Amino acid sequence: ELRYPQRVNCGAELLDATVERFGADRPAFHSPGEPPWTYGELKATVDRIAHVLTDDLGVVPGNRVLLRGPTTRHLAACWLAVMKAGGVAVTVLAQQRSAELATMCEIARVGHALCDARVVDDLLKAGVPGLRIATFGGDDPDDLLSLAAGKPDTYEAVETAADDVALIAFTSGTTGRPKGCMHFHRDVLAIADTFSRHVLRPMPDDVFAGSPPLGFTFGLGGLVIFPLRAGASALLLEQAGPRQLLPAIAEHRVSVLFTAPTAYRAMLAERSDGAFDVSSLRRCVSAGENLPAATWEAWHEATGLRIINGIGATELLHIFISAADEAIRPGTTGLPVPGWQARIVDESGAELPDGEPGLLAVRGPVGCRYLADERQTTYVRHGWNVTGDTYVREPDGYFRYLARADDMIISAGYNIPGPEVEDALLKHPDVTEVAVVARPDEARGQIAVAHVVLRPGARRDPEALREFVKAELVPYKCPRVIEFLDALPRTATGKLQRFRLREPGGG
Ligand code: 3SK
Repeated sequence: ELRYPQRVNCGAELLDATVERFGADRPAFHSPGEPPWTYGELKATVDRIAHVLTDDLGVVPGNRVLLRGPTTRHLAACWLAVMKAGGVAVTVLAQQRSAELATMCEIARVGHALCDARVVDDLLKAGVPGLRIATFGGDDPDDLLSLAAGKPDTYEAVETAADDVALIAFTSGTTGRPKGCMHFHRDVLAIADTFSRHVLRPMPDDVFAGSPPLGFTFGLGGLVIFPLRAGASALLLEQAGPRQLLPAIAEHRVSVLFTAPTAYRAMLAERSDGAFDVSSLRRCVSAGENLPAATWEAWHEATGLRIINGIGATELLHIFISAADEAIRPGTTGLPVPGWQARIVDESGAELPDGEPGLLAVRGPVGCRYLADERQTTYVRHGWNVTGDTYVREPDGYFRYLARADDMIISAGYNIPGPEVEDALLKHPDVTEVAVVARPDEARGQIAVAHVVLRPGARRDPEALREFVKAELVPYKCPRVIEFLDALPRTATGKLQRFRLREPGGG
């Protein structure tokens, strides 16, 4: 069981305690084309910003501070400064637009914002009453960093309680009004001391990198919290698509990679000529959506690396089911991360036997706490967090993903898990992306429709793809309709927006 002192500040734990343990001269953050920031430089920058928050911007413990910008070390330093000053970081994505920002600021009662100058216009347009905005990274001579330059380079962290709120992270799922998820100082440490410590097992010489932005808890954990807790370093990339990741891995000798299945597939396509050196990688993490066995196998064959699959949620901050090394079973997500429990339940909350599909329910050191949102009672039932995913637990205890609860297609009385059909289609050499969703049908109630993205130059032949699926799966699972798209609709964090494919004309 994890135990933290009653008073603990996660910013001080991640930064000051790590400097004390490993020294100030080790690299903390790398940025392309710049010398790395050492832990000493990072700490001085964070502490100066914390002084600006307290002395100039009037932030007091408990104030909510919006953080917004592309993935840079200054954004990461702002997050750490808010933590040390006892503020509550409200993390959003650089791509979110003014209407979404206005809603999130209203829900979280945001009073202050630290924003990269390049994306401040949408925040200004959001017209949040009373919001004090400080920018960084622009040419304003009075910006946050200019103010910080005149401040002392040490700051005594506020003695927050372990269960003071540190972070409000928003989830909109793939649709609906966003929900703010509150997380405590101890939660931030708990994700490092469970998934990272026991599954990832980072070492101080590791260099982390990846595609999820810092406004998504997958990225905040993988690119800031986990490396700092381990005394390691992270490469922060503003552009982290597959095209940028591959050369960056080679150039910076990245050893721990965080990204999503789509990016692994895109990197495989990009790397098919063997042009990039990925020999520095020793850990590859995949989360954000289901990792099909075909993608795992293809990456393994091309690189020799075994992807660490995982399921996480903004509600629970990070990954709670996963497996590494020899414990990996391709096609499954893995086992509950040490410190977490998981089971499969029915709608009434009763536990189901192994082999029977049902709702995934988990509990552990972090729980869902929606900020003033009645959907709390749907997510937390009988003390368990019900994530909205349909899973099955195999007799060996491994958890296997079937679908999001609302991705199950029921056609003429048969259950067709959309992701299972997707896995089958992804084995076809011409298919690069696919989403299978339900379409209403008079005769069958619903039918399965596959939306397929082909590799450039491949022939659009729906019948050939249907035959291919029939050779892989029981024929009732074969999609009745196949539609071809140039790209699938995704959220800013890369999650597939199935609901858009279900809308009339959505294909
Ligand atoms: O939402 C997710 O899929 C996720 C995955 C890993 C870690 C954190 C999150 C929010």
